[in-house]
Amino acid sequence: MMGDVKPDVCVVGLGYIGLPTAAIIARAGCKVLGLDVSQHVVDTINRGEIHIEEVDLDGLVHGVVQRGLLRASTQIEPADVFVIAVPTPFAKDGHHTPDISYVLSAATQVAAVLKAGDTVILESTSPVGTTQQMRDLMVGLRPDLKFPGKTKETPDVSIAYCPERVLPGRILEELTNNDRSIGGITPRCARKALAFYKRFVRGTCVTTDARSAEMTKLVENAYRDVNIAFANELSMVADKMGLDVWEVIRLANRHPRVNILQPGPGVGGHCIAVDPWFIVSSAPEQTPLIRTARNVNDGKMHHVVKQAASLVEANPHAKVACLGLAFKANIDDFRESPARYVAASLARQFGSRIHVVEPYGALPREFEGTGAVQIDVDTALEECDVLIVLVDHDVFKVIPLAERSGKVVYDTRGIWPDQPSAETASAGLRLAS
Ligand code: SAJ
Repeated sequence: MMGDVKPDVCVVGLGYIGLPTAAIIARAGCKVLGLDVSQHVVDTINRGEIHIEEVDLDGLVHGVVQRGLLRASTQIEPADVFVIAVPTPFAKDGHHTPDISYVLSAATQVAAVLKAGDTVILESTSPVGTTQQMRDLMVGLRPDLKFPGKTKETPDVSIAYCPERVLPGRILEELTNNDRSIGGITPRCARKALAFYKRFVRGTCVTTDARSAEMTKLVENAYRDVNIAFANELSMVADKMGLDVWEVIRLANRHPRVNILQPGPGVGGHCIAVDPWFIVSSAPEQTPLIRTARNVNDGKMHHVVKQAASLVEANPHAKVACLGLAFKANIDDFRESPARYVAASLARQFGSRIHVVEPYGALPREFEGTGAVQIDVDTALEECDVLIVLVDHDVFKVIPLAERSGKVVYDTRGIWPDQPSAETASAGLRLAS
């Protein structure tokens, strides 16, 4: 029983969510074993170092490893609480169906060391029903234990779903302060998981059932995707009509009940561009809006490639700088990044005319052999006549007008509202006069 005794915790998966979660639980004083399939990840963490970039994570991990509270391994060991934070990518069927095999394989490992009194919590974004599926798998593997929802007696173990909600770049802060939805297979399971989260979460923890909690996570990201799609659709309408979309959104947002998000080169990252499909795949006929939003946001990426390419073609002697590759501002994460897609497409089309500025990392592999090169922001401002803004990194935002004037600018993020527009410039295509 947990009581006041700090539980030993095992966090399965030491990625962008698992590692910060493991570190925060360790900071709360629990002994944490982090499990990962990669020996490199395990060795890095055991040296007190980290394999991902996240604000303040290095110091935190270093501290808890030094104090002996966090340890990593490729081999599972018994614990009191298991937190599963492994990826749930698309299956390779081309139909955007979720692949929960990593979750099931984590559950298989956990089942091997599970004992009466333990709690198993799934945090990975998962299609509705996954927590129950995980339970059913463990029932088969451990007939000696009584599982929630499968026995009339008091179950031996508790199983719950509790999705993370953190924003990359603010993970540690949001892990601690955001509210959490905790869905138990039974109310008793939810209460057990609640007692665990209260050890390190300052936000409000709300209990519900596992299926509702699974759906809540998907709904949150689909909500954001639909709203960004609205902004992106407006930007394409504005391009067609010769309007400045940023101006229109700024004005519309003065209405007390209107709050339009920002258009960009598309939606990236491994959450918002992925999770809405989990809802679509569970209810294909009931989700025309969610599906369309996904297609609009993906379509925006292709629209930006076309617009940028015509700008490059219209300035045949100009050197071109693509500003940014990350999927959003001020992070080093290039996964599913529309900026990366646009810059790589231009590199393939225009080769050595394309220069990439990305202070947060090196050129990914797809740029090899294209002739495109990476330069720093100062060189870009000195040497390039065409600037294509793909990411709203702070370092780009602060470039003063004096350093941009005279240049042809395609600002897909609206970071330079003071850039003078040419008479014929369409939304986003701001040409210095
Ligand atoms: N974006 C826009 N316009 C906007 C806002 C975002 O184009 O107005 C783009 C970003 O540039 C980026 C993409 O959308 O390419 C996603 O960025 P984001 O900041 O909206 O979200 P993520 O993917 O970093 O994190 C999301 C968050 N979910 C919600 O805000 C509902 C986060 O809270 C989740 O924990 C995370 O997904 C996750 O792991 O699911």
